[in-house]
Amino acid sequence: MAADLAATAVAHANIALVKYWGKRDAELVLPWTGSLSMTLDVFSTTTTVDLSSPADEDLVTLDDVAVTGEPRRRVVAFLDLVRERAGRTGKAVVRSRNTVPTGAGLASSSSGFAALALAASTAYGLDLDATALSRLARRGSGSASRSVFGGFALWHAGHDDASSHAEPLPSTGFAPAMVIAMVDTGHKTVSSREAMRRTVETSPLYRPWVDSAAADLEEMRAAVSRGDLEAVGEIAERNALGMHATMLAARPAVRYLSPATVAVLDAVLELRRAGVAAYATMDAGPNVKILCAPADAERVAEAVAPHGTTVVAGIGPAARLVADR
Ligand code: 2P0
Repeated sequence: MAADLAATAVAHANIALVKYWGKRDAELVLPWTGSLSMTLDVFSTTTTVDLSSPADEDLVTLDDVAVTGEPRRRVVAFLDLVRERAGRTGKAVVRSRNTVPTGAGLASSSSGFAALALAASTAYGLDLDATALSRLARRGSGSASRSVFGGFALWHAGHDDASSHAEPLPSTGFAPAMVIAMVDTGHKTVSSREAMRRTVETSPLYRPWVDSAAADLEEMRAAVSRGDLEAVGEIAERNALGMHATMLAARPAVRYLSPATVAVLDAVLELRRAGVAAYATMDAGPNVKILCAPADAERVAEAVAPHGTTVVAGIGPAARLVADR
């Protein structure tokens, strides 16, 4: 198939309700555990991969600023993988725009590498189905394997490149809200990649967390399929707190949670005492995502507003190609 000269893709960030934390194969990005996420209708990345002006090296921009250093190295390594599969050598101009704060634990790499996987594979002429696209996105960033899909997605840990990919859960109409409490959108000081490596290698709590994750995943899958918000929320909250416990026990410790995070967690507990079904989850940063019924989202947002800026999200769509910018 002849390749297009350029392709543009949009992908949305996803938030894991059962987390991915730790690789057993860093090169292939194979995780120790399966994970399950909700794709959001906010926080997207739009990426164009343009092959029309051949250059000596790949040019990568994010929000019109040249990307350099390790982030650029990761994009170029990903493009090399796509080129190798496509049997192509031409360099690319990659232009990305984020509506998600980058590197703040708000899942920017999930939307970023899902959009890049779709745009790059299309521009270089690979015709991938959704499973193959999820496997490819995984090589860029593990969580991106899930942003290929909308709604709820389950990433099977698998045991090799072929078996480690996400799949969408059947839609049941279950559509909770997620209130995102942004207490700090600064760039994290320890990358999630480094934090997970340190946790796997040094945390005495890591193995017990892995052992408990399989049950969390199965219980979560069942709770999502029956639309049980309370169960989904309880499993998500305990799984996230457990993940943070593993990194707090790493040597040296990784602590993403800040005083403002804890203040939001207190507000969530207070809401539950008042009868509101609200449950918290946190990723590799201090920001908190609160799962609740859409009808309660405004009340939840008001309750946590003293601690940060809030965004109310719902269920979002799969990654897709759009007309070139
Ligand atoms: C997740 N996180 O499941 C977990 C929970 C953060 C906490 O996936 O090294 O950027 O690129 O595979 O996907 C963040 O890590 O890591 C992440 P890499 P990624 O969403």
